[in-house]
Parts: sequence; structure tokens; C-alpha cells
Amino acid sequence: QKNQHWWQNTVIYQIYPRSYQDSNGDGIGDLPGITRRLPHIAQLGAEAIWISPFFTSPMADFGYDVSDYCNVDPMFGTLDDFSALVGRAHELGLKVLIDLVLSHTSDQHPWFAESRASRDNARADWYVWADPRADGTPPNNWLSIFGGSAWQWDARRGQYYLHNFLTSQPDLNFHQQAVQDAVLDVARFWLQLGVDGFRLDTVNFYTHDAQLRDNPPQPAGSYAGGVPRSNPYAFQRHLYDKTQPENLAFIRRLRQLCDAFGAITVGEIGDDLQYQTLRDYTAGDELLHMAYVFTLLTDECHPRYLHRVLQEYVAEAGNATVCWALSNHDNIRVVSRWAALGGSEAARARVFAMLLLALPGPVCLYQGEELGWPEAEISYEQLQDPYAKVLWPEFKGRDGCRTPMAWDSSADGGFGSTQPWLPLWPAHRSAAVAQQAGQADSTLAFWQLLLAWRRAQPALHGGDFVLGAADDSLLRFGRRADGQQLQCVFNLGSTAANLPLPAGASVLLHSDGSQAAGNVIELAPMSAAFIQLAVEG
Ligand code: TEU
Ligand code: CA
Repeated sequence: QKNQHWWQNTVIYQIYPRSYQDSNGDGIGDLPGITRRLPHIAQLGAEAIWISPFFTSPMADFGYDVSDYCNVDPMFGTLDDFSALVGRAHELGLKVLIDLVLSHTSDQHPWFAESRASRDNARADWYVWADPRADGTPPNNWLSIFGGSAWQWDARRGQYYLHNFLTSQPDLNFHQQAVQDAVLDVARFWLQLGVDGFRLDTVNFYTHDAQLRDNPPQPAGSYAGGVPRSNPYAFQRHLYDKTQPENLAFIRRLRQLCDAFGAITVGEIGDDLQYQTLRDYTAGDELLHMAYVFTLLTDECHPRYLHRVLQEYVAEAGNATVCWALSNHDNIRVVSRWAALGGSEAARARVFAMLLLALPGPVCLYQGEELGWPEAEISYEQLQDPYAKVLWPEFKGRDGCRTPMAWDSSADGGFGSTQPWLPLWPAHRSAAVAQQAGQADSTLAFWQLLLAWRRAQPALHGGDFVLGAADDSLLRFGRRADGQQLQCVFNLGSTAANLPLPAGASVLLHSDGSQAAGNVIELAPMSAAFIQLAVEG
């Protein structure tokens, strides 16, 4: 049955802790800062938060490189601060999801220090070590997402180790039961502290092909989604460096543990075989609760492309619960990324909010999205993202979506420091939370209204998803539940569209506030409407 559990249609608000609220003036957001700002999220109407990593880390990948899984990095606070955060969130009715980065550790993790010390220590096989080929080159052709070979030479062991991301993010070897046990202990630690679930970073990278076979090239004309085309990684077919069937056995173990605490899992799945993988990973009640997909985080945004994404979802996702997102800490903010669709930033922000919140299943929104913020521009001198440093200037990196929150229009934007780790973007300061909060026509007010409205719509809670025909400008789909039929129409083209309003139908929501004139509703370019059809009987 659809719509049985709270998480199946939930709205998750993603927090990037470095950039949310600085409470001690060191230029970096922290846990006490998040706690202070939780009322903003509760008032917005989100139901859960996902906090990007705040664990002890050398910060080579800003926390996605963990050196102690069971502690808070001093930069972000303490375990007590975390408990206070969870307590406050629960008081406000917000669930707390944390971001477990289990596929790899930091090279500063004591496990890796031990593993690399010799070939016969207790943790010698906790990472993926392999001998060079006869000519000394890496064991196979696998590539790192962040550039170059996925293998790094280690002189002491005289072997290569695997890293799918930075060389300082060695891959844990999930073929070892002891590794599985150790990371399950990590999950248990946080469950005992009261978290409601996990966002699982790169969940399909946990295992690799034990035979280390070479990846084939991508078939001509296609490339691996989720990475820029300027990245050579895009042109390899990732059959062997991730998504191996053995992974499911581990995920089953993790699910059992989570079930014992009533906690959920949101697995991040970026894969060449996106939908097949997510079906495999979410089948039945024993694996992931839901899969976070990249299919709407693309640069491509033509209405026909968006239609194709949704059509593939209908055809291929089966019963999988898909968690949708239009923005996150890895991609250009959607208002800028899909600027090619035209309209003003404010109009795009509204239409994309309506799109996200009408999709079937749970969704994530990313801090600043509720304010309609565009991407910040970052110069090479200001660059922090290690990924960008490799691919610049073809790829400008992930800093532009990671700049600090602006809570008010003061010099520091209310962030708490005048020299934050990334500069505050002026356009964000003039569209800060306090600026928008009192204004009935602000993007923030629109999100608030939309979220409150969504909660009361049966069709948006487990209702069927019925995709309309592909079109050069209109994207259309229906949502249907017993007692309610909604028609969701998005004009993403450059000319106005007049839609006939069927007898008995009414416009429940229009992105620019328009009402129907007689039995016609006008959709200006970059506008959207939710129309309720009369239900027979
Ligand atoms: O991202 C996984 C991932 O595949 C990304 O590399 C993505 O393709 C890219 O960032 C798109 O620009 C997760 C985290 O979300 C990311 O922040 C981490 O850097 C990465 O894992 C490594 O842990
Ligand atoms: Ca701080």
C-alpha cells in the first residue's frame, strides 16, 4: 500500500552545516547555529532535516572525508551540541536524518593508518588494496569521480588503494564482514542518540567487483549522469567499480538495525543504470526505504527532457520510493541551472517549487531554495571545492551553492561572521530570510503556503501519478487519489497558453495568483497551476 508511512511523502530540508549559522564567529556554521535556526525550518513546513556531515574530519572534502565516525568535529561543536539539536528538532516536530559517509573514510582515519602500515596487520584488508600490473601501472582502468585513476600508489605497502573520490578518501572494503560490522556499530551509535534516519552517501559505491575487471567505455552518445561532461569519468561505463550484488546483503543488515529503531534510510544512488539499481536497492521491505536520484539535478531542462525523466520513472521505477531533489550541495542551484527556461528568477522559483512538491513521493529541498536563491559566483581565487580545482574552468565546482545563508540584510547577513569560509553572495543578502518573512508575495511565503497546502491534499499523498503527453512547452501530469483529482500544468515555454477548464474544475493554486476567466485558464510563460477536477459520484 502506498502512503502507509510518514516518510513516503515527506519533505526533507537539507542543511549544509558549514554555511547555515555560525554561533562562535569563526566563519564556519556549526551545530548550535543549526539548533538556533530550527524554528525557521519548522515554520516553513518541512518535516525532516538532513544534515550534511559534521563528523570529525580533516575537511579535504568538507566533511565527506571522516576520520572519526562517532564524534562531532570541534569546528561544528560537540556530541552534547548534537543531542541538544536532536532534542530541539523533536520538540518542533522535525525528524533528524544524518549523512553517513560509509563508502570511504578519510586517509586520516585510524583504520586507514593501520591498514596501510603493512600487508599483515589486523585491518590489512579493510581497504581495497591491489598489486600493480606487470608494468607498474594501476590494477585496472577505474577512474575517480574527482579526476584521474581511482588507484593511488602507496609506497610502504607497495600496492595501490582504491579511491572513488579524492586520493584522501580511501574506499572501505565491504567484502570484509569486519568492515560491515564496524560501520553498523557506527549506525547504532547514532541511532542510540536518537536520530530518525540516515542519508547514505554514495550507497551504491560500497562494494566493487572483487575480480577488479576493467570498466568498458560508455556506448557512443551516452555518458554517466551526475558528473559534468568535462569529466573523463563520464565516458566510462561503471559496471565494476560500484553496484555489485553483494552490496544488498550489507544493506539488509543495515535495514534490520534501522528497523529496530524505527529509523529510515535514504540512499544516494547515482548510477549509469539508475532505475534498475534503485529498484534493486529498494525492493520489498528489507532494503533501502528510498533512493535519492540525480535525474532532476541535471543541466538539461527542456520540457521534453523533463518529460522523458518522468516517463522513465513511470516505466522503470516500479514500486521503488524515489526521493526527488532539484538542488543540493553538489549542484548549481536550480533557479540558475534551469535559467534557460526563461522567466524571472522569482517566477522560476515558484514554478520549480510547485513541480517539486507535486512529484510522487518524498522530496528534498536545499537551504536557500525556499528563498528562491540563484547560484553565487565564485572566482578561482575564492575556490574551496577540491573537485573544482581539478576541472576548472570547464567545471566551476560546488562552491556556488555552498555559500553562507543570509538571515537578514546586515553586513554579515546574520550568518554570524564577516569573513565566512565562502563569501556571502550580495543577491542572497537582499533576499534574506528576514526580508522575505514579512512579505506576502515573497518566495518564502509562497513555499510556506505551498507546503501547508500540500499537507491537506490527498492526491499528493500516495495518489497515482499520471503523466501527460510530451510537449515543447507544457509539462503536464495528474495526481489521483480517492476523492481528489489534480491536474498539474507547468508552462515552461516562451508563449502564453490558454487551457480549457473542464466543467466543475477549479484552480486551486496558480504560481502568479491568476484566476480562471470563465472556463479558460491562462498560463503565462514560466507559470504553473494546480487544477482540481470534479470527481464523479
Ligand atoms: O556525492 C556523490 C557524487 O556522485 C558526487 O560526486 C556528484 O556526482 C558530484 O558532486 C556532482 O557534482 C556525494 C556527496 O554528495 C558529495 O558532496 C561528496 O563529495 C561525495 O559523495 C564523496 O563523498
Ligand atoms: Ca562556527
